[in-house]
Formats: sequence, C-alpha cells, structure tokens
Amino acid sequence: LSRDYTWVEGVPFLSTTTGDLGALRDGFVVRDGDIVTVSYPKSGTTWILEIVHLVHTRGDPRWVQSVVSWERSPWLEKATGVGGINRQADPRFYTSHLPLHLFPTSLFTSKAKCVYVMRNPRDILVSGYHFWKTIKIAKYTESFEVYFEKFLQGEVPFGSWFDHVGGWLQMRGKENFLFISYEELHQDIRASVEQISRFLGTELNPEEVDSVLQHVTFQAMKENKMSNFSLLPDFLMDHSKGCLMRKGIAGDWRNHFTVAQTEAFDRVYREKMAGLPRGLFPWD
Ligand code: PPS
Repeated sequence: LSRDYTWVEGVPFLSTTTGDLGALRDGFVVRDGDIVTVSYPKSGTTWILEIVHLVHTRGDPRWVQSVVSWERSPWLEKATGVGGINRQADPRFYTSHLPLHLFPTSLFTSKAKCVYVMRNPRDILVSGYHFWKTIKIAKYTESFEVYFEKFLQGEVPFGSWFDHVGGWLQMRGKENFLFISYEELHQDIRASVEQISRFLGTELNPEEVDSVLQHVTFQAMKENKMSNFSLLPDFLMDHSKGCLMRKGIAGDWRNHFTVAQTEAFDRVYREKMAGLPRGLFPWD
C-alpha cells in the first residue's frame, strides 16, 4: 500500500483511484436516469447519500441498512467503480470526488441528476485532518499546522477545495444540478429532504419524510454499519485511529484554528473566491 499521491492535471489522487482518469473522462457514458452525488471530500457526502437512497425507497430503511453505502452508490473514480456501476439496474447511483475538469464529459450533455454538496471549507479542513490519519493510503501529518498549509495549497487528496467548488459551481442554474450545503442540512433537515425529493422527482408524503428524517440523524447514521465506514477493510482504514462519524457539527473549526490561522485562511479564501458572487454560501 502506498501513501504516495498520483498527480493528474495538477490534482493529487489516492492509490485507489483508477490509473486512467483520461479514459474515464472520455469513455464513461452517463445515462439520463443516473443519480450522481458529487463533493469535495468531507463535505457531507455520506449524509446526502443516505438521504438520496431513503428518498428513493420512500423512507423504507431496509436498503440503507443492508447494503454498504459504496455498493449502493459506487465511487466512480475507484478502479472498481465502473464495474460496480454497470452492474446496477436503472436508475444507477454513483458518487464522485472528481473535479469538474476530470469528470466524464458525457455528464454535461445528459439529463442525469447531479447533487453537489458543499460545506464550510474550514470545517472540511478539520474533518479531513482527523479523517486522513485513519486512511492507510493517505498521507498524514500529526501537525495541524502542517495540514493547514497543505490544505490551502491543495496538497491533499482530490486537490484544492477552492478549485473543486469553483469548477462545479459553473454548473449552477442548470436544472439537472442541485447545489446544497451541509449547513443547510443542519439548519432545516426537513426542508432539505423535501428539496432533494422534489429534485429527484420522488415527492414524499409527510409520513415518508418522517421516516427519512428518523434514519438520517447523526446518531442513526453513526450506528448504521452500512454507512459509518466501520466495514471499510482494515487494510484501508485503521479503525483504532478514528471514524467517519466524528462530530457531525458545523463550526468545529473554531475549536482548532488559531487567530493567525483564521486570518490566513480568510485571506486565501477572499483571494480565491473573488470571482464568485457574494451570498452563495451559508457560511459567508
Ligand atoms: S467522505 O469521506 O468524503 O465520504 O466524508 P463525508 O461523508 O463527505 O463527510 C464526513 C463528515 O460528515 C459528517 N456527517 C454528518 N454530520 C451530521 N449528520 C449526519 N447524519 C452526518 N453524516 C455524516 C461526519 O461526521 C463528518 O464530519 P466531521 O466534522 O468529521 O464529524
């Protein structure tokens, strides 16, 4: 197992990523009925997946409680991803952390539904700092100061958060794209579930929404071994070092950043996000 990254067009990838992202970009055929969840790592991907899958089953928890999340929605860019996706009946579900410029281009002419989930990058930084130490194929540094710098430089798995979000946000306004944030899920989970179900074309009655809500709380998901990564094999994850469902809150960065780091982050953020309109994100 190697912790070394493979760099592709300026983006560092883990060794589980397919060796031929170019072939994936040019050759993978997105179908109109596909449901794709895209995110920068640690944005709330697993939370969105659980919601999307429970909306699909109209609140019936049997699927999310009996099939691991990465089989319900395989990682597109993993070496085994396309095989898993092609074994699915329609509608196919899959997940990706790829930046826009490396994503299969057939998405952009398809009617596939794409949910892009975003989160305050400061909390993503903190979540990733704790998470990557558990992943045996990711580079890890004990020092928060060092990780902080690497994050700002984009020298972390899947590269720069700023580039990822800036790239995908070019799709905003397209009717087959839904942009939603971790913070919105926290602020009003019922409204978020209803928004996602409308987007997917699966309107739920209030009892069905209640059932979805019951199974997507932090506690319920922490206890669901099909979603909490406890079944990730030991050769990939050192379960003694941490877990996916760590804290599940918004604003944990305040417990980690120094005043100097807060200012340094803000400076980079302002510079990198200058091209985007204000008010796009709940954390701004
Ligand atoms: S990954 O590895 O990229 O798929 O991780 P991802 O799922 O994107 O992000 C993991 C963080 O999401 C939190 N999480 C939740 N928070 C609140 N409620 C629910 N139901 C929930 N499910 C996942 C998880 O705890 C990670 O955040 P941190 O801040 O580390 O706790």
